Amino acid sequence: MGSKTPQNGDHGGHGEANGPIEINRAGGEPRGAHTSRDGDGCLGDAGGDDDGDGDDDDDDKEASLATLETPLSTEGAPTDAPKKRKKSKPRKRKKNNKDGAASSPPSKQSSPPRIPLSDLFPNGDYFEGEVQLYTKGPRAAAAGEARYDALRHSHDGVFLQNYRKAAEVHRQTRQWVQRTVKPGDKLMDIANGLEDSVRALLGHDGLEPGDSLKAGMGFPTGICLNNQVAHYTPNPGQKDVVLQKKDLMTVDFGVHINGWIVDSAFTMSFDPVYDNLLAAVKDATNTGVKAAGIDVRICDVSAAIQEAMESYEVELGGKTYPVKPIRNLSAHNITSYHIHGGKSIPFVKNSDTTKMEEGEVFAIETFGTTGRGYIYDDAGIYGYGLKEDAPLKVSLPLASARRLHKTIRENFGTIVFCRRYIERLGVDRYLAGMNSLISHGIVEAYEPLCDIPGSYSAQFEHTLILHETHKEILSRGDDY
Ligand SMILES: [Co+2]
Repeated sequence: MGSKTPQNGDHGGHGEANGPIEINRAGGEPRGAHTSRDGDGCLGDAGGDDDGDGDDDDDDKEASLATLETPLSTEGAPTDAPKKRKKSKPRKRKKNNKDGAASSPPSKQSSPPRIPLSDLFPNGDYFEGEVQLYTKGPRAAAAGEARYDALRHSHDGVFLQNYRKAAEVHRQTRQWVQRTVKPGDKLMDIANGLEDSVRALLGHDGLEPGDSLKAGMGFPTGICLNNQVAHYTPNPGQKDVVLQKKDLMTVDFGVHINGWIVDSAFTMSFDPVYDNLLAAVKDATNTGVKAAGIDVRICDVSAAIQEAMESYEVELGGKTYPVKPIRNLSAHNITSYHIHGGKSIPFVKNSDTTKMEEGEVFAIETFGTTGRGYIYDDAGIYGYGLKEDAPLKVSLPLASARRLHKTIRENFGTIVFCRRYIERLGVDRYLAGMNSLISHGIVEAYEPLCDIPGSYSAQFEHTLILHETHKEILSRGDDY
């Protein structure tokens, strides 16, 4: 989930076959995945988000997937390399985690995914994310010894196993989306299918009071098309939006266990014309992931992201566009039940010398666009969130507002939610109550965010944790 960059107030004016399938962590390329094939093979909230081959693959789009440990199909692979306006220097890459899922025996998951992960991983040994050693800073020397130990960081083993489980739920769900979503599908069905999968894999349907606070969606599933940049989700009662072959679609969803959210996003297309845009954003996100580390300053991560993003251009309809980072969105840290923990990492140069710290969790995401690089609030509603400083007891004139307040506290707490999530609890006629909660300063509403009409934007995002001696990219998969 993207976050508007806090200090920036400028809004610019304004289904496939049934039956069991292999868990495809190392298998064929998902439909539409050609768009994510680039020289990097990596990823990256409102406020403003490596591979392991050790080579310089900036100019070789085939190289990114070569970092994986098992062969990939080349179906849909583009034949031309991404165009770059300038060549960046070779970048050293760390070895991929060898204990990751790619080397583990495949498990059976259904399609659509419905088998709880507790059945597929009875011992609770979930896959470690990608390990990257720190590249600079005071921790680099210790990290170089590669003596990482999952228990030697600020969080305990149960915390980490839960976080890895949430990441596995994310991977299995998104890879099903990548395999099965096609033009003609309704965004509503995509969102519901994705969320049903997440809840089933977690073993929490979220229908009993408090259940979705234990584990569930981390925020409303974002499905943005074209110039929609972030924070669009289908709402009940709206006219159906149907995915078109020419659409560029970003999918941003969160999976949480005990309030700790895996926030990860990808972009899909069915037309190779967007390949360079996707390559740019994936590179920018992976560059941000690589730059992240203990004692690393936010401004340095931002600068690295900007340089990577702006080294690409994309040709659409005979016109060449520079890829621009979105200036008023940021990557962010994550804390318990808070998708935005207070630190923001913009995608453009800044002077924020705040440092990343050991034990912190970050969602490293970036957004790139062929538009202005500035987002503004679009019409409609994305979701709602309980305000941080909202009083527990408040006198509300409407009985419906009081009931809704209780429902929100019981089921979502400070987790951002949307209208679909309220309605599946059987709550109806809540809009007046919601407006009352908003006007009393208890609930905040979030709007969809877009760039200018006719532009295209893409997003990639990963969640990582800064361990003492290394970082773990929890949400890394063989897809991105
Ligand atoms: Co995010």
